[in-house]
Amino acid sequence: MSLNLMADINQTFLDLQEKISNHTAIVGVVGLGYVGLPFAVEKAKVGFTVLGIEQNPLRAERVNQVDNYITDVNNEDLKQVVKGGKLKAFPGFDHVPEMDVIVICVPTPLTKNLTPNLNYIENVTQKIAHQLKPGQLVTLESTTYPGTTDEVIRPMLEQISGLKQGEDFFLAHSPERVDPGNKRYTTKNTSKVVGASDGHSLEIATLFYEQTIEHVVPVTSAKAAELVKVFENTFRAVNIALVNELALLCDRMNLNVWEVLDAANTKPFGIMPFYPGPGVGGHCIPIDPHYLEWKAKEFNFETHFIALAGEINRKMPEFVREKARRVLNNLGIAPAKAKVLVIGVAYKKDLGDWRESPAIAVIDYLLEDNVNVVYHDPYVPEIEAQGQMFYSVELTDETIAVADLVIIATDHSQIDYINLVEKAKAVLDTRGVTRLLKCDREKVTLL
Ligand code: SAJ
Repeated sequence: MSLNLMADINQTFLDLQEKISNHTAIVGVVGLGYVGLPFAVEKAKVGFTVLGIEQNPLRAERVNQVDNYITDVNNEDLKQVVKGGKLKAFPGFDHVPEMDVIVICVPTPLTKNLTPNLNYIENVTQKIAHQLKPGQLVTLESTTYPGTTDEVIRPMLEQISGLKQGEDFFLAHSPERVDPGNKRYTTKNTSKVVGASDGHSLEIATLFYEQTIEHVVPVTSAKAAELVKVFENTFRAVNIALVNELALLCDRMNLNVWEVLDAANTKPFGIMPFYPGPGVGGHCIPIDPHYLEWKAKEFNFETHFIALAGEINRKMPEFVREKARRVLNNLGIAPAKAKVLVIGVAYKKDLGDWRESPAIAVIDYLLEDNVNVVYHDPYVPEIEAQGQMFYSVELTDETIAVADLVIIATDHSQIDYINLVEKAKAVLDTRGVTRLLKCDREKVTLL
């Protein structure tokens, strides 16, 4: 490499380093969802000017009007950065040339065949590539298979822009680690892994993340960083499947899986609490491990744990249907004659996200059995199931008492479960939330 070129690289690198260190860098965040918006606010709070790119124009406008739609974002923080001119959202990519750092936080869903769907990533990468400038840092936060950054994003950026990674622009992967609804661990105090396939990119990306995150963990490649995140979610999917399988076995053995798990978790070391449930929802745990499963096949490698975990976790909504049928049968009520009240439709407690929620799968099964279903969820005013719209009913003693069976599908903290059991004819508790309460145990069937 010629000395001039080396000098140019150094100057490009030094200029960006300076702007990141003194927070004068302009930061672009592509995708203002549950990952992107909290990230954008954190960067704006320390003085960076943040330009959000949000494909949904209504969401972009809501950001600019300080109409917060992400529960993990503090309304006052959002107001402060927007009114202070530090955060502005746009529906398009026109401002990419002004940006020094571009952070990609778009969804990575699955196709119907459980294979990776990189459409969002490819679409935004193409738009960025057409306007990429020397001296810019691009980082990918979306959870994806090892190789996406180096084998999909890098070639698109280099071929379309004619620029070279590590010399003209910098590229890294830093997987998001947002636990939606977690009040203790936020974007700021959750350690963050950063990986890149060249030294300059790794150094500059690490510096960037260190500006707002207390502990940054560099790894030697983008692939390693991608694999770290997919492993984290595979770890959860497999352990959740393990306790779900235990629940299925305990049902056969007529044992109480909650008693077994609560006792096992008294061991002070070598175990970690996971609990059975109606299935696994959200846009991470049921999805991300299959990105690794798909990539592993390229190496002629079968990731059996991932496949089996997915199979067991997807079986749980049908198991709830079967248990509900048994309870109704014991009451002498045919499903087609039954009134069922489902408590909670969000994919996990104390939030309103019902995407991929197992509770929706349970409701679908109940509707297939011609059950008369209503639901109550304080966080979710309406849902669609089997092509029908359903609206959350008010939770009153009457709506509880009129049901032949109450199914607890999501264990929101604010529900009065003691009163629920007292007023109900029968309860199917798929979350074990009533197991330690002083209530009429005769009425309650645990998963
Ligand atoms: N679930 C169980 N049993 C359990 C734990 C969870 O049935 O013992 C169910 C939940 O009800 C939910 C699903 O699994 O339907 C996923 O729950 P989750 O909390 O594991 O997943 P997310 O998607 O809300 O958040 C996770 C993060 N969670 C934690 O680390 C606790 C983490 O895996 C990722 O940082 C994040 O997804 C992400 O974005 O990848």
